[in-house]
Amino acid sequence: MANWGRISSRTIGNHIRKRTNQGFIGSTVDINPSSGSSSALNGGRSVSDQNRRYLNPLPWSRATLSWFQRFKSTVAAKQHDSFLSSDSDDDHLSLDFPGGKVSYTCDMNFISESSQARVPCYRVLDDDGELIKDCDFQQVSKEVAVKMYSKMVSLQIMDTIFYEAQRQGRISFYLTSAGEEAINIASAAALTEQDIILPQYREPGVLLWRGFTLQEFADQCFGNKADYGKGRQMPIHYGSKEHNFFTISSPIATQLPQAAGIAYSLKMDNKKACVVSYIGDGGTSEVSTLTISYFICLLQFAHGYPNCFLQGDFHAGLNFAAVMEAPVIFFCRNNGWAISTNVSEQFRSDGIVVKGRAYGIRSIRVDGNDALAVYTAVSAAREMAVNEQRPILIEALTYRVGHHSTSDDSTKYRQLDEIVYWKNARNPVNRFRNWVQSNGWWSEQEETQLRNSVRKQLLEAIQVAEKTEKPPLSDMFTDVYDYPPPNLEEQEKHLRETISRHPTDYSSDIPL
Ligand SMILES: Cc1ncc(C[n+]2csc(CCOP(=O)(O)OP(=O)(O)O)c2C)c(N)n1
Ligand SMILES: [Mg+2]
Repeated sequence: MANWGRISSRTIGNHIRKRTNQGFIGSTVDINPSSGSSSALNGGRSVSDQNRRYLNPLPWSRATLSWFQRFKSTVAAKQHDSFLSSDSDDDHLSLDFPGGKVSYTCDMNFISESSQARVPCYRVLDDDGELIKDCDFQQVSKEVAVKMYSKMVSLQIMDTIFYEAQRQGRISFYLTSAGEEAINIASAAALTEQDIILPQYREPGVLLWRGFTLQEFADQCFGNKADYGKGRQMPIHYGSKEHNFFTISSPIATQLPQAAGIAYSLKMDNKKACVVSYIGDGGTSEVSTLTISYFICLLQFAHGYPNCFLQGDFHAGLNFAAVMEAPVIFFCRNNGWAISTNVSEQFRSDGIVVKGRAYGIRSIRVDGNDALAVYTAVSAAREMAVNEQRPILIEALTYRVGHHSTSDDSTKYRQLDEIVYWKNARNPVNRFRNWVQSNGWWSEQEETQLRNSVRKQLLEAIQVAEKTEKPPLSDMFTDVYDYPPPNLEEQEKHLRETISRHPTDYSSDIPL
């Protein structure tokens, strides 16, 4: 297993601070090239030529630049926040208040909306997959590294083939994880099987890592009898009791308060495990700016279901977890987009990482396209969550390379060269492969063998899944109540009557 002797988890806060003062962040990515020579990241000190290369890896095309400029909606304040840190022991000059002493001041200062320096982004590998000198990271063995790379490739192939299957009309829907393979696999690799996963929907790689088979993925997408959800959900709504992976549910962010609750139950049972809940950037701003959900809520309210009024679950989840000191990792994939809504239209803060502090949660920003950085950050976060019984927030900066789903055409709202840039220059799979290969752990021949074998296995799995019988119609009405209530019985009767009146309008392969 990997060698992790570097950071005693309690001191990680100090550790990060210490490294920052030494210019550690000079080796991280300033994702905002217009911040010039990186002064935003290194407090105005000059950076070495080598680090400058990391900070400004490419000449920017206009479209790409405009995308980065949208990140500039994080407005840096002109005023300094130094007054925040002043404290006094003199009782006349301070107010004793729950949480500690609050010093008085005669200066009327509003806290600035955002600090001048953006929170740096932790990374270990540069864009070419070379280890950055003097970077702290958790070493991984050859065995783990090769498994991580193989699973990243399997995920890519799964995405390509299922996407094609949807285009051929064989499955009704699909959604790829393209561009987020490192987040999927490296975060899963850093956890144990006992850790409980509450996913959003763009994390099938976690299940893949845990041993969910290609056949199981195919059975779910084809909604056949072998699907654990009995064909009642859309494709990609995977779930596995065996792998401690809660079934994906479409309403975004609902998994966060649940994650806090499950983590609290782990705490009460003295379990040496944590909960990991994934969320997208859109999940963090759900309801407040995602107007569609606002209308869903209004609709639900109008129909007399105020209990469905799901609002701001990100905030409820984080606050609960912080107050209850629950062992949960909130892993936010900030991929720049919530369908067609750019992050600048979702929030004005410096991304998601800064929100952790508002709730009293230790947080880190990490390069989501650097598998080693994600692995290291999640390992450290897990150690802190389990040993110190506390929540941790991780914001991984990445990019959704594919369309939101097969129901979307992202070229309608974003520039093609922005997509191409992330797909090629910042590709997480190629980057990790370069590192694995540079260790002498991978060859061209193994690459060809792996790709052929996964492709073959998946095509076979799809053939089997397609031929497997569908679940019977009666399954639609089971598993919620011990005894079906009259309204459900009535609905089943009505459905059967409709099918018998219009048999050609219904699939003939569903046993009645
Ligand atoms: C509560 C709720 N509101 C709105 C939607 C519609 N919806 C589905 S996916 C999505 C975008 C989510 O974006 P993000 O969380 O960033 O995840 P990504 O797709 O980028 O991985 C929205 C708004 C929903 N499913 N649930
Ligand atoms: Mg997103």
